[in-house]
Amino acid sequence: MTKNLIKTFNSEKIKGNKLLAILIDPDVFKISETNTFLGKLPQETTHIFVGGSTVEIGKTEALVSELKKETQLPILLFPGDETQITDHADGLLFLSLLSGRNPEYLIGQQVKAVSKLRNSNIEVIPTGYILIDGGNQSSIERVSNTKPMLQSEIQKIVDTAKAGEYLGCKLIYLEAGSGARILVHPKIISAVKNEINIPLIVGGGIKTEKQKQEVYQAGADLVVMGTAFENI
Ligand code: 1GP
Repeated sequence: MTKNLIKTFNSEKIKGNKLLAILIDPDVFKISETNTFLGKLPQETTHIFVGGSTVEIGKTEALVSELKKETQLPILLFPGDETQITDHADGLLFLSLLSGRNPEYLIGQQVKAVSKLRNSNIEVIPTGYILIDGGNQSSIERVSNTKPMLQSEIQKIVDTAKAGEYLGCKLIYLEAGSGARILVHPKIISAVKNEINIPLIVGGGIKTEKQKQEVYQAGADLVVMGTAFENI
């Protein structure tokens, strides 16, 4: 039951339509409040992302199953590790942490995921994941044991994103980390946008409408917001 998610990302990018994903962390989300939560999401929400740096086994599948009952929005897994993979979701951001040099998050977790994916209908979307310094230590930095790229290293970030595209990634995700104090700078977003020909996702620390619009204007095709919706 594939929704051809990457096709939609590409066609919306071409049309210049901006996308909004709300990120839910199964470890903190109350499943009993799913319906109320969905009712409060902004009208312009186009996707739900589900994932967290560390999530108790079974919680992701339970949440995704509940979400599937309550919404037509596509549900994409945004997993911190392979234990969060469930084929109840529509798609999987098959992340490789290109900013880091820890083989476990570049290819190790991906190999471990294969046994869960080979007989599944979930749409697997290769995604180059680039962690950028958001001014405070992110849980991704802690869990992956990698350093974020500095905001001043614009050319290196651009080259990393382009290398991801050359490797076959269908999406690039610039991540400042959940709850980042400093957003990915618009200059970085624009520079990456100008270099790559695939859709660009940006997330981490985006809370207000103004910030969201600035990130779109800089060149993001899809904005991810998590923390801002945690207590709505
Ligand atoms: C984190 O990019 C996402 O992986 C979202 O971050 O929780 O700060 O919105 P926030």
